[in-house]
Amino acid sequence: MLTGTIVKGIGGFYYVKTPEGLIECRARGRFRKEGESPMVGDLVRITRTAEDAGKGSVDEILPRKNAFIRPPVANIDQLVVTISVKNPESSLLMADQLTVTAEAAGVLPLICINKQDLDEKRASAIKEIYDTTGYTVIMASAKEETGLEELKAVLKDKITALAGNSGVGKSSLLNRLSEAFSLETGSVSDKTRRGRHTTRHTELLELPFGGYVFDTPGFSSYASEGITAEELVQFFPEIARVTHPCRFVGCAHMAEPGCAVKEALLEGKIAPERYESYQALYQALKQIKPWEIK
Ligand SMILES: Nc1nc2c(ncn2[C@@H]2O[C@H](COP(=O)(O)OP(=O)(O)OP(=O)(O)O)[C@@H](O)[C@H]2O)c(=O)[nH]1
Ligand SMILES: [Mg+2]
Ligand SMILES: [Zn+2]
Repeated sequence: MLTGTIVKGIGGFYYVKTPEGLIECRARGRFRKEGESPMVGDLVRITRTAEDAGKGSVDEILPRKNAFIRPPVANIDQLVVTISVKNPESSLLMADQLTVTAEAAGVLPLICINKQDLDEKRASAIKEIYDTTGYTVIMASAKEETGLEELKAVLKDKITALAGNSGVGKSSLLNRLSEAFSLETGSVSDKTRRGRHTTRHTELLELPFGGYVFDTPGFSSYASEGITAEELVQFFPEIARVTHPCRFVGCAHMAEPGCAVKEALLEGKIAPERYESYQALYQALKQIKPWEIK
């Protein structure tokens, strides 16, 4: 039996990287019966078929450190939330869903603001918003090759997933990190200013300077992944930090009198955009609706 990591999954085939090379595997039928399916990033035990050493089957998924629905990845150390300044202008609400999803799984989120070349001012304004969170914020341009050294420094020796809506430049950024990467990149529609969902499958890539990175498909909505409205504040670190003196125990920080969040907003400790995201997500969770943002 051989152990390896799933680096890609397409049409029912899983590509497993093992010490003995890349092996194309099918999942055993029992996974389907048990409602479990292998994910990219999974550490798995496989058996090779007798006829072809390059083929085999996934027998067992080893325990996961974490797993996400969107992006569909398992066993990550950190999540780089990729935002584009323009073409398409990223929804910050969607970016905040991603930081919350990461936080809820105990995974560190980082922010990468791409396409800095298109609007330097807007890039700085977005950086200012995320500086209030305490997360690492990197400004980059895949086009002009800026911010790449910073990006490499945070990716080194870690297992990271890049996530963000379609067209923000996830694949373009990754292509700049290694000569060996030749990920397909797409255009942004002139009409809708949206990306075209160029990356269709999650792929795990080995970085030449140490570490691994997942390129993931961009989505237009994200699942809330089992968070309750009451828990939400824990996943906004800059809001959680200031709520201690709220007048009411169990303050939801929505519009209650004596809420400490209001003051922190006035003092600039919380960015209004992040607070708007908090409010929108809180309301969505209260209605027990899936988060759906266009
Ligand atoms: N001006 C500018 N364009 C960029 C930059 N980065 C990427 N692009 C362009 O943005 C478009 C989309 O880039 P992709 O790398 O395919 O975006 P993606 O996030 O991988 O998109 P999906 O795979 O669809 O999720 C391409 O036309 C890129 O050339 C940048 O820093 N500046
Ligand atoms: Mg892509
Ligand atoms: Zn409060």
